[in-house]
Amino acid sequence: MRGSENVTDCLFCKIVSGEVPSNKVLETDDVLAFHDIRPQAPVHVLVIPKKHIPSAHHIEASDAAALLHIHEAAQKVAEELGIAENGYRLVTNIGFHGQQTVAHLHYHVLGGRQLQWPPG
Ligand code: D5M
Repeated sequence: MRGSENVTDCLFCKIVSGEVPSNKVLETDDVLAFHDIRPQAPVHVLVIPKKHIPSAHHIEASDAAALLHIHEAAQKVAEELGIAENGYRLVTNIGFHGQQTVAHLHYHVLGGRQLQWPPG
């Protein structure tokens, strides 16, 4: 699987370091959540590990704690932005066919409207 873009070229690593600005929602020692620049729903936040992991296909056992923190952050984002009660979607795209455009693991938190299924 492709997706091992150099860490120094990684857009989301630059967001983590502050080199590229972002509209942050939440930050912990190992997780960052920020508003997606091209929102697809009234609430569209990206939750990422600060560590560079190219995609969910590259997760290893040593990433277990970070993954739990990502889910905790997604829950907190959903609560704080008012979408938890009606439900929301937590989704991660993988690789070319999955339409992943940034090769740094990220989970989309989408909500605030009725979402459709199946995706295209
Ligand atoms: O999702 C990648 C997402 O990243 C896509 O929804 C746009 C978003 N994006 C791209 N650049 C930025 C910046 N600079 N800030 C915030 N959000 C951004 P994927 O699943 O890889 O297609």
